[in-house]
Amino acid sequence: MIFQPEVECRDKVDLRRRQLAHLVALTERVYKNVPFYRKKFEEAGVKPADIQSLDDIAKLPFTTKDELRETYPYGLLAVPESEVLEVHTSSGTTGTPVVDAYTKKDIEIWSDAMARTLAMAGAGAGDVVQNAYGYGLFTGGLGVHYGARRLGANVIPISAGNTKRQLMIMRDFGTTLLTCTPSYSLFLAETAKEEGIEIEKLPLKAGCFGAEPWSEGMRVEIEAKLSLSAHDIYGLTEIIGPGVSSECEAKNGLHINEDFFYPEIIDPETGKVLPEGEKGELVFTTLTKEGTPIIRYRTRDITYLFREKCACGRTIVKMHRLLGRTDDMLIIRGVNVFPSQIEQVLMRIEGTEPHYQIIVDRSSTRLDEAEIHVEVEESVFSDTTRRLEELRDTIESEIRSELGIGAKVRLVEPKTIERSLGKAQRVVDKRKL
Ligand code: DLL
Repeated sequence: MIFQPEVECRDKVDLRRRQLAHLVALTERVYKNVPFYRKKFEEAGVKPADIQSLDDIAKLPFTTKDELRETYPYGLLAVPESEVLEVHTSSGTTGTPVVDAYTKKDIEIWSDAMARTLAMAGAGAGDVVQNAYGYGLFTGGLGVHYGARRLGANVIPISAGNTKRQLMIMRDFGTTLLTCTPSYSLFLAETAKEEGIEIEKLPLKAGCFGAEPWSEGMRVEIEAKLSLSAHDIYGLTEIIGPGVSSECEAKNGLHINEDFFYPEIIDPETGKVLPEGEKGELVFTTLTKEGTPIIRYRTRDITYLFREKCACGRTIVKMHRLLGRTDDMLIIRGVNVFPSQIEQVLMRIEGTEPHYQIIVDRSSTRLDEAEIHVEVEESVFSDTTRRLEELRDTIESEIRSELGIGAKVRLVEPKTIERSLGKAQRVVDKRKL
């Protein structure tokens, strides 16, 4: 099913003409309304009038996550605050999160983009969408919600967690489309088995899974265990949330809503734009965004772009499912975590050494489990068991409150974590995706 064929199947010349008109308007808008961008443009020696073709986008400066944090909360706002209808922030960041502010038009666009996403998985009016992405500042919950509404589907805003209740609702309301992280879908399947619910006999027909990395192997498993068609969906708070790109029934790459989000692939070392088909860092410009528009945002996600005649009839460009990241960001149960955040917590707690390792695994229950090994000072290690337990509890609770993840902490003797000659190996990721 194609939600907006007039847009999703547009010819390339027409598309590029429209993208250019949006890009010109966008550069003028940010130059006029956002001092942060005016300064960046001036430093780069570029003016909105220099944008004569789409390729001229390479003249514009990149935007990085650190810059977004520095401008918290409203430094990138391009409209009066009174026009903001909703804000969301990125998950799992300490202190200063990244803010996405939406105007009425931005919410409309998000609804369209998400309706396209759900339609790609075959959803439409009459479907029952069980939305198990978290509602709140995280974009997953409300993003899917708006899309389902736009489609005219029945959306069950159950949010994340409470697995037994999820299964009860799924059975009693005849859920046809499930939206959650891929790892959670497998957890649901396993809990169903334990509860004696034959999930494969329920009316579920498709699922939209994203917000964390997963693989073809996991797709095969999810499709078999839940008896549904599993679609990869991608997005990020900085750009809009989910709705940036998603898989149609061909499941061969994710169609990017490039009428709203202009993609580029760059060499992460040199910043040079790479041709279609070459692997590199994904960069987005929010062509139509009003609230917090972004110019050439470096996502740190690695993939490549390709255009092909897709069996579904869409002509919009595709990206390969994500191949990795250029940084060390981990996603643990849907929460973005940087090892440096854990380090900051440890540095504050007396008795710990700055030597630690984060071991991430996917347990038999299919959920991510993080264990952090922390070296403690000699004097602490020879202390009473009680003192060690207290220290462990303090670290666990600080990590929970700062990062929003529950991690088990194991205190280890000084000098037991392997030292490295180069980059310290802070993360051991044992998850087989
Ligand atoms: O995760 C938005 C989202 C919600 C996407 C629901 C899909 C479904 P953030 O919390 O800002 O936003 O995290 C964005 O998550 O840069 C990727 O590294 C990663 N990510 C998102 N989708 C996928 C995916 C939401 N399908 C960051 N595959 C991104 C792999 C993904 N990684």
